[in-house]
Amino acid sequence: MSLESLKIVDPDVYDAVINETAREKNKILLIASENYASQAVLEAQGSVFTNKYAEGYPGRRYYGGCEFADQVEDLAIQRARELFGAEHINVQPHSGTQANMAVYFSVLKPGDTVLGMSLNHGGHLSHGASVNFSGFLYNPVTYGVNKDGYIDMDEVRDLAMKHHPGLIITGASAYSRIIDFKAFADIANEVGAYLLADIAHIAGLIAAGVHPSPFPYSDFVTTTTHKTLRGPRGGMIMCRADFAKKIDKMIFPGTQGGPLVHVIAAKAVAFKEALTEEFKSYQRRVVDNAKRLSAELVQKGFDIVSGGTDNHLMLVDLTGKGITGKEAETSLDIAGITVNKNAIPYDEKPPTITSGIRLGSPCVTTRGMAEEEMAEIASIIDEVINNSKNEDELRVLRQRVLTLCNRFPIY
Ligand code: DSN
Repeated sequence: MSLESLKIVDPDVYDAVINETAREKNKILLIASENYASQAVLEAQGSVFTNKYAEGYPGRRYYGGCEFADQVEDLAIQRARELFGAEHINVQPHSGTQANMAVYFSVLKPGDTVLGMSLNHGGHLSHGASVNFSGFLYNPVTYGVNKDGYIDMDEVRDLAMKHHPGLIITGASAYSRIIDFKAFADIANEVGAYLLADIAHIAGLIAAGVHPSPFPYSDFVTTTTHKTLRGPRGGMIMCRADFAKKIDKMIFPGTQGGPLVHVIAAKAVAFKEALTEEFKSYQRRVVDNAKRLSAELVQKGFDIVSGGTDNHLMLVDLTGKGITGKEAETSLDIAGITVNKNAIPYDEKPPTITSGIRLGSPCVTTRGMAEEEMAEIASIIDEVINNSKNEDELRVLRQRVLTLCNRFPIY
């Protein structure tokens, strides 16, 4: 995209954009929730739709001049329906947390009980964490993973039977195994709870048929659009037709004002891309790459929570390596590999330190890297962790990262 005007009007922001572009180009990005949106997505998001107010929904707006806003919102909805098969879709949530908020507000009263995955075991802030609206407006009860790193469905059922939640939430930010949506639905039905599947991390995999779908088991399905789905930063809600009115009202005017029409236009583009065969093949490679990266790390003596992965991410337990997640994140970044420190289940260290790192394959797979490159990345990670305080060695490893990046350019 041309940045000529930006360069003249605001050299500081221009420099930041140029530096960020170089960072994304010259480093290996393994943050599991990130991706490289396509040039077409960036162009739609950077379009004149940023100028438009369109409160309301297609055909029912509170502003004039919405004919093209209607067009892109209708396209986004229609394509999302083709991708996921949902009965009703709202593409206006600004984020995944706002999508979840609208679901809570649609079916719960303050103080009601929600059963979600613990943040410490891989859940998301908006699934009942005490520091989030979901934790302080509602009564959160949390399930976790067992010592093998798998969600224990018996525990979920026991908690549901004991606490009678109004809403059960499935979905995670750091869980590497297949989620059994039907098993969650059976428990929700048994205790009379609504079921929300937050598929933010695995939406791309589901769209491509690489992970089982939460439909028809869930009352509500929320997602972000920028992770494996590879669209613009934003959220989306899908639900049964009978909740359509409530959900739409809880997004606008309940919790949001004007929709971000430029982002909705970019969502429409991303969904079109996601309907292609190329996208399906991309998602298969995302999983293959994650599996290979995990297997290579295991071979080098790393502990992976649950022993491996079925999706796009893995949690590496660094306890046996004598390095914290925070230290590993810093050393890896010096060598040019960007990851995030992440609590592991039963972590004894605080979330600002952690005993683990989370790795994901979406970005490197978008660049075109394949299993061979995953072996090289695992080897570099191993060297970094073994030489985390040796700056000379980290500089040498930085060169290996650059060589790899140069072979797989972005944009
Ligand atoms: N913060 C996101 C992640 O990194 O997984 C989840 O919303």
